Amino acid sequence: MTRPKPTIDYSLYLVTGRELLPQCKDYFESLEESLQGGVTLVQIREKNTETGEFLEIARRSKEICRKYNVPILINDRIDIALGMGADGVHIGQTDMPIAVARSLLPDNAVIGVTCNTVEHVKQAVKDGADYVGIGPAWTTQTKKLTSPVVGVRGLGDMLKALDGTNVKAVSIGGIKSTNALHCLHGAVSTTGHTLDGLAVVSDIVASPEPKVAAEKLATIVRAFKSNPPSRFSLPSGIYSPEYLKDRVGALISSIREHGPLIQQITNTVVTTQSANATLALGASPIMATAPQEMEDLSKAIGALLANFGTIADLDGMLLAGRHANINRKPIVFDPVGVGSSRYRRTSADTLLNTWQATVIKGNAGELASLANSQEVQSKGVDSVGTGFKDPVNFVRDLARKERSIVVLTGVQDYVSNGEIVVRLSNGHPYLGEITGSGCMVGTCVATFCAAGRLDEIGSESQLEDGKLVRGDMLVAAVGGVLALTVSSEYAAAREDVKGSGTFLPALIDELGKLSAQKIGETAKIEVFRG
Ligand code: 3NM
Ligand code: MG
Repeated sequence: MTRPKPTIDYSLYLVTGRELLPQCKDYFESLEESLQGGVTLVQIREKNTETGEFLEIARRSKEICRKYNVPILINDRIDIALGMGADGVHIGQTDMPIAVARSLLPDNAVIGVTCNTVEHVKQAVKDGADYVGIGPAWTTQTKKLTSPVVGVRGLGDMLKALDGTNVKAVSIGGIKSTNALHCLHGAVSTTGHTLDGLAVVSDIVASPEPKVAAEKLATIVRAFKSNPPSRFSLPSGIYSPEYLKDRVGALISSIREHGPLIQQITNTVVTTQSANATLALGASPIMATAPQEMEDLSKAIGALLANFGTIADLDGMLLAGRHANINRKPIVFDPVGVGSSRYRRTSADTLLNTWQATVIKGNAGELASLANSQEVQSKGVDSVGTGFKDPVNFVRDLARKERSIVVLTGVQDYVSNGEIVVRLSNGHPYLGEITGSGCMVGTCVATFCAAGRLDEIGSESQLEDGKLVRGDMLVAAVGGVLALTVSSEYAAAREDVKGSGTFLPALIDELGKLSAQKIGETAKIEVFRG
């Protein structure tokens, strides 16, 4: 008679690494403390240990795991697993094939496989794996990597290959309590397939307080899983033009009431006018770029804008975004001119692989370049031609792929959360005749994101809800775009505006006079559903 497979909770999967223990920390003590902290599955990984010692370590580890009702797997060594009665094994791409492992192990053995590509995942499914360990999500010091870093953005396609199967997935490689939520949030397929858990070595094992380290991680995974992101983590079905106008109006009041601090790492062409636009809306700009101050600032700000128009501050942007994610502040990414040089292209990838953007904003050429689409070309920072044939589907797909709100600017602006698409048709030709109007859209969006987040924060404890950013960022992005485009219409209509030179100060004036009423009367909004 075959026993059923143990039910496994993959939420927090500890992979051991004795060589990483802090000095004076006993391995078994560390293991037990990590179980007390909430580890739900253990893999014993010993790469350079003699068989006899490995067996003894695995035996004693199993006794400890049993006390906490946590299953135990053995890395690679079927003989050890059999010898001490493990619940299963974890095998790598160059280890014994699954079929052979299966034939040697009891029927109810759990078998997991390391997968570094979509092809690996498909093969593991065919071969009957119970779970896959996918990654590396980030680079790691723990193991000499033999395949390139997949990155959080690469995990979605691997998860998609599990659609319709019962195969579970954990991600591995450089996962820490500081990036765990980013990993969970970002590792989602375009079909909505999410991770079952996170596999961690050093963040737990190298900690002098493994219980605390495990607790932090377990809390994040639990919060994420108990409040699963609606398909794309944002509410849907409630949007109508009237609803959006109401909400945007409320955000205008909220900005003026709270005056959030908006950190902007932006380009030298537009710094002053962006700061003035922020002030006009009722918020406070801080145009800080030094990497050394990002951690402190991230605690105080309401939102971060990362605009790489003159791209001198990549290190600052990397750090600012990491800390913004850690502190769950919205990040608006404006990849100005990303199609115009290889350096910008790789920088955009580096940034998006390091932190999770809340909103990505660009013109058709920029977003085409980000999406690897040949449909629209750029010339410097400007987009060439008339744009996408099907902008509605383009922005929806990019939003799904990047797990963020996408804003496509142009004569008409499109905003999507991956579910619905909002088309906005305000604006004035003068916006195309001054520099930095696109950059100011980014500033306005960041300002509205800060207000949108504030709107939903009641108490600090609510921050434990497993969302990377609270608040409806689709509404915020719509608000930011409308703020600038509606204001541009009022500015252009003024008698004292004679051309683009007099238009810019008038635009700042009108941002200052923007009201819910003006949005209600002027905003041109259409909503498309998927
Ligand atoms: N496998 P840490 S990365 C054991 O990519 C292992 O297949 C990996 O350690 C893979 O959590 C890795 O300390 C080590 O970064 C992960
Ligand atoms: Mg191996």
